[in-house]
Amino acid sequence: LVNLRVDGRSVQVDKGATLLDAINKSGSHVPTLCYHPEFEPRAVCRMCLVDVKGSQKPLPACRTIAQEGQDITTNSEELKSFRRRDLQFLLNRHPNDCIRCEVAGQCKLQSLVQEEQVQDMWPASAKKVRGSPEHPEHLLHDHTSPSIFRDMDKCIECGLCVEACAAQKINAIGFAERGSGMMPITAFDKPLAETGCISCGQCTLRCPVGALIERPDWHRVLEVLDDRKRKTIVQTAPATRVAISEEFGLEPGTISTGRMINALRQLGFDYVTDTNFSADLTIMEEANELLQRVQGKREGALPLFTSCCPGWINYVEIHRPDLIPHLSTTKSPQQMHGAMARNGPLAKLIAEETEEEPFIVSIMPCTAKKDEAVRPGNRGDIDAVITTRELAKMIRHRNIPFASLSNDGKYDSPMGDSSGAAAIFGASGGVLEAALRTAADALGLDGPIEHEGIRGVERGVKVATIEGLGSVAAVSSIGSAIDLLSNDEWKKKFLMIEVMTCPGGCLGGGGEPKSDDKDILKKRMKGIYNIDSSSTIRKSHENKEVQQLYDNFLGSPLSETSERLLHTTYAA
Ligand code: HC1
Ligand code: SF4
Repeated sequence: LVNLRVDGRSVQVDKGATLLDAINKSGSHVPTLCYHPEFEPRAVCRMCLVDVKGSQKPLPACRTIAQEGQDITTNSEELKSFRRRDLQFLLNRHPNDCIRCEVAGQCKLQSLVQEEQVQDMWPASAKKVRGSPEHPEHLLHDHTSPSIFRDMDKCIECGLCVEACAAQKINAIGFAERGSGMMPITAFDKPLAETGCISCGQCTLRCPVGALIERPDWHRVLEVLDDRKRKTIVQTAPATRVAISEEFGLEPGTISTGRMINALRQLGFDYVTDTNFSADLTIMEEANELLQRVQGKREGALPLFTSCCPGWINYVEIHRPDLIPHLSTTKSPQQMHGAMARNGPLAKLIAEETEEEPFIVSIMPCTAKKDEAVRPGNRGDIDAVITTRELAKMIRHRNIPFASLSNDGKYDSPMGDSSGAAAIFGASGGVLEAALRTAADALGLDGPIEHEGIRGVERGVKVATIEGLGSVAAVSSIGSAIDLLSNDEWKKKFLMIEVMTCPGGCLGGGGEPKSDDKDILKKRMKGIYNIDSSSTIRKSHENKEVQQLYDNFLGSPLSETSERLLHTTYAA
């Protein structure tokens, strides 16, 4: 252990800890802008400069290793004036439209300006001056991606987006030396839609300001709700019901399913239904598809890749089209839900009341789901995709006291029932575990219900071997998939591979609440697995509503109707 003093208080930290760790532990506080615990600190924003007795100049707390006997001051008048000056410098190049900004109230720059009491206003039309003589509008304000908006006027050049994209091994954004310094640019300075970007949104999760955000769709949804002309259906993804709690000050990992349903009803949705229902449906189709591929009764290669993660689908189509034959043709739960809401029993119910098509909204932890909704094969089923963060904005906008709502809301029927297997779709390894539960029953194998070996939020590849079935792998993060697929070993080793683009799976999705807590994914995961372990039904094929849907409408998995509505194709 290392002993030091912070603002006159003694504190002990582990060897190798930084001054920032020591400061946080001591109860003192220094602001940070360019720091995130997931990445190596670059110390470019200078917000965390502190005085260390005996040092000639202030040192960045985020990347200075704590030494025995150090005496740290975090808040001298001189340090405060440094911070104010640097903040003013950032503001002078930042548009002053904070009131209208999508991240107003959640912007780190904005809260630092308040915290450090920066008094001076800044020019109304401050514009980023790019190094090149031309800085075309489409590069400064890039709205080409169906999922991600990029506003370089707001960029403070902290580099966290570059780190986030590099951690994904996509590198659609990198650093360029421009004029006064380094700034993040897209590959070859192209619009985002023309780069290798897979819409995962990990950059939006890390951006401390409003330079990278999900395409905002919540205003449009509120308009339709207020209009009240069309019936509205909303579906909620597995990972949203836990993470939404964080937006309203509840303990991370708190299960807020009932609160979220009640909030959606207060927002005015006519039908509150569950993506978890269609997650169970996905398992029915995918498990049968796997079986048919194994028996040689269906086109397509083995191992079978899951297809519910749209960032992964984007990756395959853009970067590795050679893998397309391995992708399951089963639509994602979001899109199955859309197809059933448009064509299934719920659609029939609504058609009895009105001729007008319902407006269908998904609440997703994912930015790439916006992209998935407008894929050619899916176009029209889902009208708007809202991230967990956007849902929180809608709830705040309407002054709904989320944290104090009762947690007893129930989903509507049909399309509201689900199993514990569907709940764990939200965590890396969950889709595979759900499939294994159903496959084991179908093959009469006496396997365990829980598969600890493929659980966990760390980036990497988790493997399980099921006697009588073979080996399967769950890949947490696209970077780990890129590594796994870099040689052909995977072809020999596995029967089925789940890939989730974001670390930890959907619970770590690019549309989830922003957090600096390094254990946040583990806390969300705990909540998700608690939903499963407390469910009465834990296997997808035991979902009664799914069984009824097959009996009354679809016939059977892979029937002609199922193929038409629940399966899709891919193109390079
Ligand atoms: Fe996911 Fe899925 S689990 S992809 O992570 O298969 O987004 O939560 O909705 O579609 O069910 C996301 C989550 C989600 C789909 C399901
Ligand atoms: Fe990179 Fe994902 Fe951001 Fe695209 S959305 S730029 S792939 S981090």
